[in-house]
Amino acid sequence: MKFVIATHNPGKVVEFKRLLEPMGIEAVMADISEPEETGTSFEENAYIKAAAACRETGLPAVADDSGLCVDYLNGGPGIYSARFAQPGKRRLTVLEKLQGVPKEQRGAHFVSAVCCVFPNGDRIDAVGKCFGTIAFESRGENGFGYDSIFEQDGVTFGELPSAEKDARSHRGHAFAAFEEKLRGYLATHPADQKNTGD
Ligand code: ITT
Repeated sequence: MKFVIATHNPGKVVEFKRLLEPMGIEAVMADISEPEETGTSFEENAYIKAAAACRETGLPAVADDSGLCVDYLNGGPGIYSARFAQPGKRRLTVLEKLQGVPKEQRGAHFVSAVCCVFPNGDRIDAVGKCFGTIAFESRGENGFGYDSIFEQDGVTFGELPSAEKDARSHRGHAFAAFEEKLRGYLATHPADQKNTGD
């Protein structure tokens, strides 16, 4: 099975491949456009990205819309996580907004809404979340995005080896739920298993 990875975020590409390939999926990249994320939820935006990539490539396409929801910021930046500050300034902006806020008020969670769209219009949706706190400073070089400021049990995601992040992360949980739904879908649509994109 060949699926196109509908993301332009290099950090996500690495994780998509890591999570999809053990499912027996050949996760390929393609020269796809970047549709405007006009949805009002993670789920809507994931569908917009997957549907566009499927339309453009003729292959099943998997997208994820994800973000960091900070309790102290009333759930923000949420679906605006990639857009609420200049590239390179996003982690710092979150840390600045939480300056002086004590640990017990620094609760946060990540959300990943995964959407897979098939050429026949069928879709599979799955959501994953993980809960933690915003660290007082950035720590760790692993992962991407907000990983180095998101802490669980005293360790940031930026300090975790990739397998450990996948076991705990919103995306790991979303892809686990996706895998289960995909198995059910393929059991009732065996023709789709033969899809090699040729
Ligand atoms: P695509 O839409 O092309 O997939 P994007 O980066 O614009 O790429 P989103 O719109 O879903 O993706 O925005 C997600 C934001 O949340 C982005 O700033 C990410 O860096 C951040 N984010 C998502 N998952 C994350 C993770 O596992 N660790 C750290 N930050 C994450």
